Amino acid sequence: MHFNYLKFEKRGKIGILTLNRPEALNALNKDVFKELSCFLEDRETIQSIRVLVVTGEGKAFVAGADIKAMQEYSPQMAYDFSEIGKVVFDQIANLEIPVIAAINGFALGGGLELALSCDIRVASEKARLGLPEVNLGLIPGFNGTQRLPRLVGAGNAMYLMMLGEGVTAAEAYQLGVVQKLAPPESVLEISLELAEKMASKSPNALRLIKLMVREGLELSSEDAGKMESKEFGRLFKEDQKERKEGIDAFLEKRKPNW
Ligand code: CO8
Repeated sequence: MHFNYLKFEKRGKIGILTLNRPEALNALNKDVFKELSCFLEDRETIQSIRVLVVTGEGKAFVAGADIKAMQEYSPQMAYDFSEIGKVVFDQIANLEIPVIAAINGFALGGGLELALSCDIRVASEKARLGLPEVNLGLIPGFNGTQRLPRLVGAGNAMYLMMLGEGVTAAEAYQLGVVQKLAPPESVLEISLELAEKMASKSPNALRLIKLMVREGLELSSEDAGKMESKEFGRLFKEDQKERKEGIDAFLEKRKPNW
């Protein structure tokens, strides 16, 4: 598949997806979203990898939605653009494999919202992260007002959104936005190390962990607990080969072969 704004590379069981529009700091426009959606719908590629790492070309991860493109938007166009972004970011959040955002530089506005749709975030110590929409008379429009408080709590989310100044990677780490910091030259390498470790785990368990956490956040804790018990029970069905292999391997003192 040929892309103008994306690059994709496979390293063993890991896929590396690079946003590749460095002249505009990888800003998101409709064409970028179209390509992202095409990539995410390519089942053959997704099924051939166990973990996806998303990063940006050049000095930014993604510096937000394309501000130039938004200048002439009508209310309907703005609504549609917001919906397009949400659909694509939900595609990422709903992938059955873990997705790691390797934040190599600026992750601002829609760029941070993209990172928030990933499962974990590794950031360069030099990266700056934030939701600066308030400076443009805007609000986050790709579900950032919803994903961020679910990740870091309402107070921290309001702090980031209402000040709109952005924070250093170290502050983002303290707030819980970022799970791991890396020297600027090693962001991808450290993300790939984490990806390798995840790729050695049970793919079915990874899929279920993701599903339980994401769906559980939308349910009452009672219903979420019931959902977990149901899935836990289901893992002990006869046809659940990965559970059988995992427990057998432990008892036989060998590595599991998934
Ligand atoms: N959109 C379009 N172009 C951009 C963007 C952007 N978000 N960010 C940077 N660029 C372009 C610049 O215009 C510049 O292009 P040119 O060379 O043609 O002038 C090029 O990228 C390089 O940028 P700078 O020269 O500004 O680089 P600096 O290193 O000096 O500054 C910054 C880097 C601080 C990241 C700066 O570029 C900046 O502040 N960018 C904008 C950040 C921002 O406000 N992002 C939020 C955008 S709003 C948003 O994301 C809303 C999402 C919800 C949308 C809902 C749907 C309607």
